[in-house]
Amino acid sequence: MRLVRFVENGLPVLAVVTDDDRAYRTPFDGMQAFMKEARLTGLQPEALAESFVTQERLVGESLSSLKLTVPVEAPEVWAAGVTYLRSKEARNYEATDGKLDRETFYDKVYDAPRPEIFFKSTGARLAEPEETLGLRSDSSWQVPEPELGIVLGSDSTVWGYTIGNDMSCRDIEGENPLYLPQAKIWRKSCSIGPAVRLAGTVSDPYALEITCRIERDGQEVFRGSASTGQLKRKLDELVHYLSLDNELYDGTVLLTGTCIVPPNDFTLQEGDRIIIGIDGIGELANPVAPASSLVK
Ligand code: DO4
Ligand code: MG
Repeated sequence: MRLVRFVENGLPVLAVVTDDDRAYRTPFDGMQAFMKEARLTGLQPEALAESFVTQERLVGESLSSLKLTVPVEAPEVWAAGVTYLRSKEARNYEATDGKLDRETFYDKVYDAPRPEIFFKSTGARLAEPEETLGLRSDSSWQVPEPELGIVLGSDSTVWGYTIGNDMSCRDIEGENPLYLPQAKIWRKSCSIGPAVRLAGTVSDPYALEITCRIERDGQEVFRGSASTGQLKRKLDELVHYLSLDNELYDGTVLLTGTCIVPPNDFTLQEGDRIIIGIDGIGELANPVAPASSLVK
């Protein structure tokens, strides 16, 4: 059972999507209203979602023809880093100019009790499915980071899972870790979607396959896959550190780190198309273009 938001007559509508890809409209414009209703009625999120699966609420158009927007208007998106061995290796490569000749703070954080957690995006900055992501003009080494995203309530409960793309500039981060916010945040450097899978319908969040494909001029130039089973930390642990003495808002998204890294000589180019898939959630696809071309 998934939730999506589609745009109809210029307005967002939250819909429940069943495993046969049929969409059923809810009376809500977003996930926060859905959360409030579940609390008011005392219904489990899955039961509330199920209550909208009726013939009268069936959306006529197929899921693929709906104009999907972000499935949750996340007030904030946070991200954990170096949560997979593959990410630690890639970060070490950047930080040592490819020499891998010394221990780094990435080695330390990988093993430390406290995970790396950083601020990634506000809701207004997010890109929706199919929206163009930006490329920084001052980086020549840019990659997507395909990640499982946890959708949280203000009390830190896990409502569901989505897909996130934590776009990154490997050269800027490798030059100096203090540049991390610049390596991670610029115009349209994060997308989420296309759906939120309700937590109660995920039997094992540590057994999800994540895939990433990058297409260029109609050809596939990168393909990678990983499993959330390779995650070094527990999801609860990441949520715990994010929430510690911190205020969370309904719909906050926590990205859980990447385990898919394109080869070291790969960088994204204008016109590339990134497609990230996670079992049971769907595929999040975004083209890329210079960030400067995306000024509204
Ligand atoms: O340490 C920097 C960030 C790493 C990251 O974003 C990741 O591992 O996904
Ligand atoms: Mg990341």
